[in-house]
Amino acid sequence: MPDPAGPDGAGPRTVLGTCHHDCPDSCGWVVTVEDGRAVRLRGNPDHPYSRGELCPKVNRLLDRVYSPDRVLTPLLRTGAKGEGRFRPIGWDEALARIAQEWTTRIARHGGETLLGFHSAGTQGLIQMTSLDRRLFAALGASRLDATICGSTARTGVALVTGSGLGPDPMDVVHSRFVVLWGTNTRLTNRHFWPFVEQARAAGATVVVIDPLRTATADAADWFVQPLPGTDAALVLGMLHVIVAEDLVDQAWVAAHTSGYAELCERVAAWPPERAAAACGVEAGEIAALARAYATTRPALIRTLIGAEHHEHGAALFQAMATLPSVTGAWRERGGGLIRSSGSWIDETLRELDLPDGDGPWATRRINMSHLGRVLLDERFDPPLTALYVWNANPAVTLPAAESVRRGLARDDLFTVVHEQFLTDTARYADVVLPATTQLEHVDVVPAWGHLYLGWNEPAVEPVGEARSNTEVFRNLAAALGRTEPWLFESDEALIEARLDLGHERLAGITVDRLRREGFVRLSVPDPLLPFAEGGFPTPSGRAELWSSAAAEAGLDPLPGYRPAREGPGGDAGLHRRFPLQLLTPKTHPGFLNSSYSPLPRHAPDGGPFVEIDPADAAARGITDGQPVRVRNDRATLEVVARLSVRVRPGVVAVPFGWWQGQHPDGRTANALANDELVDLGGGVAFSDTLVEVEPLEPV
Ligand SMILES: Nc1nc2c(c(=O)[nH]1)N[C@H]1C(S)=C(S)[C@@H](COP(=O)(O)OP(=O)(O)OC[C@H]3O[C@@H](n4cnc5c(=O)[nH]c(N)nc54)[C@H](O)[C@@H]3O)O[C@H]1N2
Ligand SMILES: Nc1nc2c(c(=O)[nH]1)N[C@H]1C(S)=C(S)[C@@H](COP(=O)(O)OP(=O)(O)OC[C@H]3O[C@@H](n4cnc5c(=O)[nH]c(N)nc54)[C@H](O)[C@@H]3O)O[C@H]1N2
Ligand code: SF4
Ligand SMILES: [Mo]
Repeated sequence: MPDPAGPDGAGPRTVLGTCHHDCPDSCGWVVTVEDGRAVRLRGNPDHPYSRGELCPKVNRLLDRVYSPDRVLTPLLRTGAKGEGRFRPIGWDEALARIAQEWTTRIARHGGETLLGFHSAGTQGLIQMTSLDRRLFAALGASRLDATICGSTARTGVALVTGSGLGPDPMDVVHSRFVVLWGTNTRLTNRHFWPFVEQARAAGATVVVIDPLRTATADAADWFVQPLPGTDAALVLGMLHVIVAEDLVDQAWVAAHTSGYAELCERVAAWPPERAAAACGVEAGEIAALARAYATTRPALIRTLIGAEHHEHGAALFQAMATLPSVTGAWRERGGGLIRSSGSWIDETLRELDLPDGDGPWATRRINMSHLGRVLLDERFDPPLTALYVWNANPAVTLPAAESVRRGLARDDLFTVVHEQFLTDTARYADVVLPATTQLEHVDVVPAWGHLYLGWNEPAVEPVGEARSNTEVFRNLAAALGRTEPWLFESDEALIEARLDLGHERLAGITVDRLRREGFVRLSVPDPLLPFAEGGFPTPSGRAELWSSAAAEAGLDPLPGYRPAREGPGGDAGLHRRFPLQLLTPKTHPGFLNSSYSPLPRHAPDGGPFVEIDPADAAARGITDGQPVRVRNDRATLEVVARLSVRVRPGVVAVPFGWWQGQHPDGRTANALANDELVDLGGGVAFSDTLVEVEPLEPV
């Protein structure tokens, strides 16, 4: 156990913290501090889930903290928007300017002219979102639907199970059939992999279902490669076999589900041959997968969010959640379906809007993925004329990124970006504010890949003039002349306000204990088998194979498959013009979304590329390493071609995360990506994107 106090306060001391990244692993770390500077950052060996390991990007986090490119003072724009020319100004001047601009714009258009835009640059309890909600609610600002990640997967699973709850991820060690479904575990959830390996050593079969042959697929026992967005058809084919061959746990189904008869009728129409035609997996393989899944116990489906970014993303997760409900896999330790274990903590947290008695915050909502559309919509009333961005880099991470860029370039828009680096988004700001890193502020991190709450003790003083998110919201409230005490609560008070410490899942957990121990397991049973005896939090209390929630939302109540407009079997006219489907996945171990691509020791050599199947390349006269143009009606993108067997014919992939300056023509993968919202849950269909690829010049 490291000594958080240090030997008599002299010499190096160690401080316990938790990784803040938007990553399921929320690893525990130990920072060594010498003369006020962090000199070493290592995994906390005592952390039961991350067990002393971090990852390639965070092993080098100190590069980021002490990077010469960090923004260390407030900046005022001196060049054109997007150009990246700024001059340093003092905090007082920056805050006064923001307060003045907001006040004038709100007086003219009303509070809804202002939007606070955040993602999960840090997913800490108070630094992701806490005091911001109070300030923006008090100002009557527009509200953000921050639904680009996970909300659709959760909603889809909940159509069947009534909630996002599932078993303990660490219980995968008890599994004998592990399906990693639309998740690239070894890249995105890497500390889960050793537990998968442990299961395999004990005899488990590991299956990966992914349209791309990922590093995780390479390490699997069985790789199933459907066409993107067609998994619901694959599930229907599997269910057909499971029902036809009576691999159903009839007693469990009778006791704990509803709608089984309707489901049987539906899947009768989906023999594997029909499913195969839709999803591109051979009928024999679908049947074999169905049999293996239904007869090997315990069987666990592990998924995250990769498959939700499709037009029918919620329906896809609804179908997936039907499988364990028919085989009764929920019964056993090591069985069932796990998506985000964050659902266990969600219900113990309070959102900090207006205090009781001040009424709800009930202004208009804006879906984050439509930021560009809204900024460019001349009829949007009242118009957005003030934007405050923190914890996010929307110019790179939102689909239809060229619209986002054009929207941010609007001269009448007053944009503030609170950032650690001069990101593509920050380059469009009128004022940039310097943000602290996780080493410089306090927080509690609620994991979504395990059941431990992590404490993050600040290890060093803020670098330069950086301030934390909560500190800046307090500063802004003061600059705006607000006096309500709830706009000025301290970080410690905010932590207490966010955590409903009276909740049974937080029994025995106090802020003092968290700080002392560094991480604490949620107070939930071990083993955690939420649905072994049914008890689903649906209207019927059963797993709803015929989903009343889906019916209520106007969707197909039964698992079903429909082609996406920009997916296999979709709009024929579009397919003729743009015959290839583009995926833009997380690809590099040194990246976390767009956060690390500008750091020299994080970015891989060679820059962005498009992976294309050799046959698709040959048909277009494209050779390996050749510059090509990837295009559709949204944008064109110049990259080099990589002939690759990771993609199947008809599918191409460009890695996500590079900034505009690193792309040869200044546009990123997301310039091409579809920004239509999906069926339910507020997600966006960026993986249903059609393109054509053509050679740019011979090598
Ligand atoms: N190194 C690294 N780790 C990360 C991140 C990062 O940027 N870099 N980002 C973090 C974040 S924000 C998140 S949300 C998680 C996400 O974690 P994951 O959900 O595991 O990651 P993704 O790469 O978004 O998607 C996983 C896989 O889904 C596949 N996929 C796409 N469409 C479909 C489909 O229709 N069906 C199926 N079966 N598969 C499909 C993609 O090919 C991809 O390989 O990762 C986190 N961890
Ligand atoms: N094409 C494509 N698009 C995608 C995805 C994909 O797989 N493909 N993945 C999607 C997913 S799952 C997600 S979650 C989103 C992620 O989208 P974003 O959250 O926008 O991702 P990041 O690029 O990591 O941007 C986070 C920013 O927050 C900043 N930051 C970190 N800590 C702090 C802090 O304490 N204070 C402040 N003020 N700033 C901080 C970082 O410097 C960084 O620039 O992208 C989505 N977009
Ligand atoms: S980014 Fe994820 S894997 Fe890396 S240290 Fe943070 S929580 Fe762990
Ligand atoms: Mo995400």
